[in-house]
Amino acid sequence: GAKERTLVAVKPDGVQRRLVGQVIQRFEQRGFKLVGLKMLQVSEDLLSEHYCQLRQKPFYPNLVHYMTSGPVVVMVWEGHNVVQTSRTMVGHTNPTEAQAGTIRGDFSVHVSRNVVHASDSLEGAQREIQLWFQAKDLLDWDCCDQASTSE
Ligand code: YYY
Ligand code: MG
Repeated sequence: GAKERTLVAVKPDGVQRRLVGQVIQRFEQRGFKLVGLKMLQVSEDLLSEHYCQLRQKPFYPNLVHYMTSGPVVVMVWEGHNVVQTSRTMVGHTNPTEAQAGTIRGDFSVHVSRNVVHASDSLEGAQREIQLWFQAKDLLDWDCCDQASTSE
C-alpha cells in the first residue's frame, strides 16, 4: 500500500565516500517519502540482530568488521511498493552482478563493500524498522502540494 515502509542504510564505505547525498537523492527523486533518518555507530549487538540469519556464514566476521568500521546513515522510506522497488534501486548483493543504474552497480565493485542496505521483504522491513527506530522517531507528514492555501 501507499504507507508501505522499508529500511535503507548507507553503510560505512558509503558514508566515508560521501555518497549519502546521492543515495538520498535517488529515493527522493523516485518519489518516496523520508519518514526517519539518523547517523550512528553500530554496535555488534545491533548488527547481530540485524543480520541474525547470517551469523553462521563464513563471511560474517568480516561483515561485522566492515559494518562497525565507521558510522552508518539509516533511514526509513515510505511509499507504494517501496520494499521491492528499493531492492531494485539498490541492485544485486554482489556488485559484480549489479546492473549499471543501480546504486551498487554505479558505486561499488566488491560484495564486501557494497555501499547500501535495503530490507528484502515486507516482514523483514517491519522487523528491521522496529530494531533500528523507536516509533516516535518515525514522522507522518504531509506534502505542501496537498496543503490548503487558506491556512
Ligand atoms: O540483502 P543484501 O545486502 O543484498 O544481501 P544479504 O544476503 O542479506 O547479505 C548481507 C550483506 O552481507 C551483503 O550486503 C554483503 C555481505 N555479504 C558478503 O560480504 N559476502 C557474501 N558472499 C554475501 C553477503
Ligand atoms: Mg539482506
